[in-house]
Amino acid sequence: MSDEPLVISSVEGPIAILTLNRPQALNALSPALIDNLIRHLEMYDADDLIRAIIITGAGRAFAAGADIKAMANATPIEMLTSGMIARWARIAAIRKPVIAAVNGYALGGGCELAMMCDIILASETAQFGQPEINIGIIPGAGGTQRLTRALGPYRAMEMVLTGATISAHEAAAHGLVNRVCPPETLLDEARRVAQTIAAKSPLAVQLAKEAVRAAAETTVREGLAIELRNFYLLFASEDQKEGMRAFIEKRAPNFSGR
Ligand code: CO8
Repeated sequence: MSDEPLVISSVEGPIAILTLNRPQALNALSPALIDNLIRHLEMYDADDLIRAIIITGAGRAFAAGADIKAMANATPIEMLTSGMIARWARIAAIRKPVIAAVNGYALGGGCELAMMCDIILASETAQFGQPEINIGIIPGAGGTQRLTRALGPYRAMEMVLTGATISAHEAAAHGLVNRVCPPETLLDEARRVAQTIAAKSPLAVQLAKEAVRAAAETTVREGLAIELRNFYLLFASEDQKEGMRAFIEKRAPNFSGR
């Protein structure tokens, strides 16, 4: 086994960048890699100095899926008791904004990981797909649901049933990714978006993320209730007072996160 960390983490001011680092296996998401990723995500989620997190991959993949070799002989009970599936829910539960900078293959669990992020930027070399059908299974970390919400039922159904992949440009045209960048500018674009978000009130960002997420995960009625609760709640923050005062005084706001 190599001594290289499975996830390389670096901090640039208010931004944490996490790089999936098993390039020889196209960043296949082994249980150890996922555990490592979750440990970093939860650490930065709890760190007041970090305002946005970027996930990308080393080499020519974002992630080519869950590690098939680690799953090949698993029983359903082992899948359940190992916490393999429960782990993924912890990624989707991160409260800070997470940007996927998809640099190559995002397949199976790799596509599902990207879809658990809040913004997806893709390099021209990225490919998205849910090819589980090719190995006798189906997506298990949200692919059937999140891909369907992103692409609509017919495109998602075709991808899930045929295992076909789509290019970054097709993904962008159909709403799965925010935009496509040349490979050499992908991370800078992710940094730019992260910096923009990092300059806002972190409280407003967190509550906005929760409300937008609710649109995909609850009914409209529940989502509207969450939106309204969060909207009212922000009037209890110093950041709301500062933001509105700064607007009136024609100056930039200085958000404290309180
Ligand atoms: N798992 C394990 N190893 C992998 C994976 C993977 N998903 N993908 C690639 N690798 C390994 C290859 O075995 C190979 O290793 P080695 O050099 O030791 O033979 C190395 O990465 C390089 O891969 P290739 O030689 O295959 O590279 P190519 O450029 O020829 O092909 C592909 C690239 C097309 C991406 C090809 O590697 C491929 O098809 N990979 C598998 C894609 C796939 O099926 N993904 C879905 C996996 S299942 C899944 O994600 C279910 C998620 C459920 C999560 C919830 C439950 C926990």
